[in-house]
Amino acid sequence: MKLHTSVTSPFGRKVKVVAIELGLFDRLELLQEQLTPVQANERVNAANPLGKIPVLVTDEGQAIYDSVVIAEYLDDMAGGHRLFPAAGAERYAALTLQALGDGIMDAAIGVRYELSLRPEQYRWQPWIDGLMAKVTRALATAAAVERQPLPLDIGKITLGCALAFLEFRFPELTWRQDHPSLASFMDELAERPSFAKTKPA
Ligand SMILES: N[C@@H](CCC(=O)N[C@@H](CS)C(=O)NCC(=O)O)C(=O)O
Repeated sequence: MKLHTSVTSPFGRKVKVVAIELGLFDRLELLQEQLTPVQANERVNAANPLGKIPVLVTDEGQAIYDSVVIAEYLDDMAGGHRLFPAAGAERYAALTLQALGDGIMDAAIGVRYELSLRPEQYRWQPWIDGLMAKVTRALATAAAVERQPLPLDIGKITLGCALAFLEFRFPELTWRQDHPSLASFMDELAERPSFAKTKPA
């Protein structure tokens, strides 16, 4: 299987962590991509018309996106319900935590695009503030519940990738001091080989 991804994409990292945790990483051929909303990548566009990574292309040539769907596809390949609880409150808590982590990454990437891609004269501070407020609220919600990395699930993996992305791209944020329990959660996750091996450079 081919995985279109990049070293710094937090969504790509989520999929790589999932593959490692499920013992499927060796089955992936990683295709490193460069792209932004204003820098088209035709190889990615051919696999995903939305022009986003990660995209998984199966050995049969089927393109699977986005990271939410790829993660569940890999989980199914590994026998099912390894990282996705099967049913009930536990399943929807894990899926909702995944959505929360994805939302943090979406908002943070939005800010990054705004600051690095949009010409300065077109930048709009209330837009940036609104996105960062989403991150702040989501972190408070994530911190409201005491979290242990184990047993691992898709929600915890996604939250870990989101926290690590904030640390990587927004080192000035004070979430570690504001939410020490999230900091220890992330530090414990970071020791797992799946996280250590996929650290953004
Ligand atoms: N919902 C998607 C989000 C993926 C995403 O935003 N990827 C970024 C890189 S981290 C991207 O491809 N950006 C290019 C663009 O938005 O055009 C997922 O879960 O995979």
